[in-house]
Amino acid sequence: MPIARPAASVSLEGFELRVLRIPLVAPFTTSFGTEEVREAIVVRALTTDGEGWGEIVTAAAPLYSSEYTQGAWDVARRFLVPALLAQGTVAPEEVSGVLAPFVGHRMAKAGIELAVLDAGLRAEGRVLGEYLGAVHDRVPSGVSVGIQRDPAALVDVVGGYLDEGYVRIKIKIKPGRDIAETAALREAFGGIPLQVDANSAYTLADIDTLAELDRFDLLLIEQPLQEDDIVDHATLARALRTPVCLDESIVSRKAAADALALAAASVVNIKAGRVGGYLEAVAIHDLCRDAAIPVWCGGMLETGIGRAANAALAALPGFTLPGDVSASSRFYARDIVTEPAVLEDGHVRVPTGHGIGVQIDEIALEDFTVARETVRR
Ligand code: SMG
Ligand code: MG
Repeated sequence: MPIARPAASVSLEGFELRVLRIPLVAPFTTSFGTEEVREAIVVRALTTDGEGWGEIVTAAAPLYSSEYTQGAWDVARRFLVPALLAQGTVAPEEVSGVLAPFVGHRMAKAGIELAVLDAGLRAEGRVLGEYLGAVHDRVPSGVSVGIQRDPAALVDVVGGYLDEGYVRIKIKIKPGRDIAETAALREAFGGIPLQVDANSAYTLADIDTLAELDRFDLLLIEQPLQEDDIVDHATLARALRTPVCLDESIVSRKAAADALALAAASVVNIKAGRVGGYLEAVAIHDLCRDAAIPVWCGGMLETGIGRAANAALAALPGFTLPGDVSASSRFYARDIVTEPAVLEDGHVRVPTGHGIGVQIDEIALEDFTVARETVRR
């Protein structure tokens, strides 16, 4: 369902941008590299009716996608923020249109849109989940597990997450670190809900290896091929029994529609940052729901800001698979919100406070800030 009731317009006075560097509790290794510190940009919208918070989910290097922190910082301060400030008053639903002339930079746009949306909803005393169309008050929590030293180490780490109560395990894979890892988990934990994420590490030449995964009854394989390999993903999907899920490839509702039309995916990972905002994410949810394609909420190692908004998004009715909506402690010993998301019976609560529903821990925010700039009208 499209947004039922628009949010209040806000009168913008400025935006504060900060680069944060937050240490991870353990290194996180994917097919494209290892992160030990999360670098993110926090956006504070300053309006005549109060503040709003958003998060730009870029990483330090353009490895997951072409966006990266310094690029997002530059486009935000030089183009996106000035374009919005030039409007003066703007409704959250108008932000994407104002920013549309600037090509790409969806993560930067998403973080700014969220800050405006949070400000508008807080000013009206409304809750993000209700605004987006959430139908649950808590969401099942899956965990994304990085590549470990060897399969035995992976079994140890996954065992710990299962003990904590996570209801679905996703492991990162890459060529040579796939079949033995998956086999070890099936052997140790039987039929747990399990899926794999390749982050584009394979090509169609690997089709035989990928077909070997069929025997493990996985929920899905996520983004085996490159971002723009839509036709190749369709070819692969026809050859595999394991459902193919797209992440990196789904950058917009148009990309989602094209992928579905070509039968390149039978499941879709929705990340607000990757698609340019929570409103675009809802549109993709709606389109997939109409097409009877299950979706789930992806994660970008968000701080408590993005984590709260993701829980709200994941509570929409089409999110029928557990998402990468884990507790804050999965990644962080210290978060930048006063009540970080916790795991309760394998679920994370959808915040009920106004706006994104969490309060910023200004001391933690300050401690993790490595750069800041305020752009005013
Ligand atoms: O936030 O739980 C999370 C991370 C989930 O694996 C995750 N994200 O491709 O889905 C993905 C990755 C992207 C980030 S990798 C640094
Ligand atoms: Mg992924």
